[in-house]
Amino acid sequence: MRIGTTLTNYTINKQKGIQGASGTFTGLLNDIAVACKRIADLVNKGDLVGVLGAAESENVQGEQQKKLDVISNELMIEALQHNGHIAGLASEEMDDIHQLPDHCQRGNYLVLCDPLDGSSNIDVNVSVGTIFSILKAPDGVRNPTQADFLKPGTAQVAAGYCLYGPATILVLTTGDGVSMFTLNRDFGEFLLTRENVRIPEETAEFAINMSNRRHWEPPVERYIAECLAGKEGQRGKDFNMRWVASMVAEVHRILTRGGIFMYPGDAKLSAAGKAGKLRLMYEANPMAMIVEQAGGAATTGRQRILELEPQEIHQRVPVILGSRAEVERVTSYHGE
Ligand code: AHM
Ligand code: MG
Repeated sequence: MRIGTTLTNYTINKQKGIQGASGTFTGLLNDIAVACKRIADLVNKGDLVGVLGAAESENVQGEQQKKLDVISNELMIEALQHNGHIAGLASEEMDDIHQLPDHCQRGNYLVLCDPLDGSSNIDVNVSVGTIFSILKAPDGVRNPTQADFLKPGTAQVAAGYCLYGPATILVLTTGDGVSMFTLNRDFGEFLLTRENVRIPEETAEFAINMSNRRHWEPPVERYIAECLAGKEGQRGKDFNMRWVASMVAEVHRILTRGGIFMYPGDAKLSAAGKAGKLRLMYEANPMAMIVEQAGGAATTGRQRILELEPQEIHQRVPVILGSRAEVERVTSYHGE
């Protein structure tokens, strides 16, 4: 499609020719874009509008919420619930499914989101983002239950994220490649800036929180040790390392210049009863769909993320994603 076309034009054109397309999906993406623009506006203004700092609450996972976590969640609800495009919404920041008020018309999609990922970065003015995953709702459902949301990642009809960095960039896949849209703040539209994004295959850059090294499992330790050994080691090349602590920024870097991102399970997490840090439904599944659509791979080390059968809406999983050959290498170490 023509570079510079608006997100709305892009989705309208994509839907053309799809049998039975009613415009609901275009409307839904527009709702999400509206929420992202409003979040971007607050992230940009920061202290000027008093949105930085902690809220006086914890989320269901016992994590201290930031004011902007809570506000972003409200902005997602506000943008999505009134327009008849969704039947329900699940979010990292809410204990249970958000049920639409009775008077709201229902639509045929379900949305799962992490309204503001990487929120430990908000107060220090480093990139954060919104991640979303879109599923088909069961026909005619008015008040969906968790079971309606617990579908494997392969069932996603679309996934994306919006990165609030120096530029605000919305990245989208509807299952036929990955496109990027940059927000033109002057007139408030997301404009297509890159299409058919492909993750470079050759890479020498890894991202992992090295402070957890003493807790890692042997396959992860082995892979990173090989990277650190550099030119002199068996990989025969020097690796660079990055850790932004914002998964959205990390995935965006990988889409742009390749690399591997890992938040593996480890002994410390499992002692706390957690299989990983990142959430399957709000983070791992949508990012895995985007990465695979850009030619990369995403596994837990043992299984393709998109094929996991979810057990629980806030479930956590180990995540290894990025350039295909690197992900396959670490995954193969888990099998040995
Ligand atoms: P959040 O959703 O509570 O912000 O947590 C998810 C974030 C990811 O964006 C990032 O990859 C990871 O947590 C960083 O974790 P750590 O602080 O352990 O390095
Ligand atoms: Mg979050």
